[in-house]
Amino acid sequence: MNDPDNINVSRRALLAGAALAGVVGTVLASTPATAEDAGVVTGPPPDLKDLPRRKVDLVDPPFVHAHEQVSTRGPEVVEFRLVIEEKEMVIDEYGTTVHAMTFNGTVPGPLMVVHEGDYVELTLVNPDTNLMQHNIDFHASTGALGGGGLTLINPGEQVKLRFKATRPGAYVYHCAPGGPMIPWHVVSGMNGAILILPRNGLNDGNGNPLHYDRIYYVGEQDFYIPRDEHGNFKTYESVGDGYDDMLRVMKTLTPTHVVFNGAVGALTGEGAMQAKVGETVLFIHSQANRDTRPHLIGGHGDYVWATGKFHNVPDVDQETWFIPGGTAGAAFYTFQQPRIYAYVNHNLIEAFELGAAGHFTVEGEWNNGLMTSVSPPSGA
Ligand SMILES: [Cu+2]
Repeated sequence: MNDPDNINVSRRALLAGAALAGVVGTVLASTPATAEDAGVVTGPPPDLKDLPRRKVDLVDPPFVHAHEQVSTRGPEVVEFRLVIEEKEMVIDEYGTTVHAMTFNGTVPGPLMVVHEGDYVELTLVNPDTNLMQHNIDFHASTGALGGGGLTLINPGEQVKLRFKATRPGAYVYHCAPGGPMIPWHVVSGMNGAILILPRNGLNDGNGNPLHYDRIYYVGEQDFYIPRDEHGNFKTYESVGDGYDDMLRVMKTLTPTHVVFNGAVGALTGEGAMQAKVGETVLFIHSQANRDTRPHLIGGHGDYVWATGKFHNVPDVDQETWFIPGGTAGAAFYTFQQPRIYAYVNHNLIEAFELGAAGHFTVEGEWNNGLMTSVSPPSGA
C-alpha cells in the first residue's frame, strides 16, 4: 500500500488533523506533527528474498510467545502484527477507569522476541473504530524517530515498517504521535517492549551461557486520573474528553496509580507469576515514562542488566536495580525457596499505595539451610 520511495508523511499528517478536528480539535491543534518534522523519505527497501520469513503470533503479557534462546537459524525476517485498540479499562479495585490507548488491547503491549541480526517487520493497524492518530517508536531501531516518522496512521489505516535488530537487549516501544500527544498516549497505556537476544543466547559476561526456564514481561504503567471536586476519580465519554483534565494531572508529575500490567493487582492472585524451586526466570521490566526500581522480596537478581542491554556485563547479586524511564531492563534469577514472593517497585509507596506490586508463587521444597524458624513468635 505504501510506495517506500515516496512517503509524504507530512501531507498525510495534515490530512489527519483535518479529519479528526471535529472530534478532538483542541488536542490536535496544539500538536506538532512529529512525522512532518522528520521529513522522512526512504529509498528502495533491501532485497531480503533470500532470508527466511517467520510469522509470530503475539501473546498477552506477562506471558511471552515461544522463542529460541540460542538461535539455530540464520538471520530471518520476523513478522509481527499489532492492532491498536482504544478501550476503557478498569485500573484498580475501586472500578476506576481510563480510556486506555493500547497495542493489541493490553497494557503493556506484547513483548516481541527476535535475535540480533534479524529484521523486525511490523504491520501496525489502526482500526476505524478508533478516534486517534497513532504510530510506533521502537527504541531498538535506528532512524526516522524510531520508526515513528514512517508509521503515523489515522483510524482506518495500516502501515508496515521493517527495521534491522542490530543491538541486543530489551527495549521499549511506544506511541509517539507528536508534541503533548506523546506523553498522553504513553501514560494512557500505549507502550510495550521488544527483546533482542544475542544469536547465541545470554551469557554472564565471562562467556558462560545463561539459560532461562521461564520468562515474564512486567510493564509498569503510571496513570494520571483526574478527580472531581469531591476527590473522586472522574470518568469521561470518550478518550478525547479527558485530555485537558489529564494533562493537568500529568503536569504535577504525581501519578494517581503506578501499576504492573495495566491494573492494581493484575499480577496477584489468579494473575500471580509462577515458578518452581530450581527454575530460572528472566524478568523483562519496562517503564516507558518514569524511573523504577524493581525488587524481588525474598529473592535477588542473580544477573541483572538494569538498562537491559546485553553487550554489557551483567551486575550480580542485586537487591534492587534501577531502570530509568524510557527503558526496559532484564533480570535473571534462579528460585531457591518455595512459596510467595512479592515483586515490587521498591519505592514502597508506589508499590503498596499506588499499585506497583505483583506476586510470584513458587512450588518446591523448603531449604532449612537457607532459612529456618528457630523459635516462632511467642510471648517474650
Ligand atoms: Cu497513540
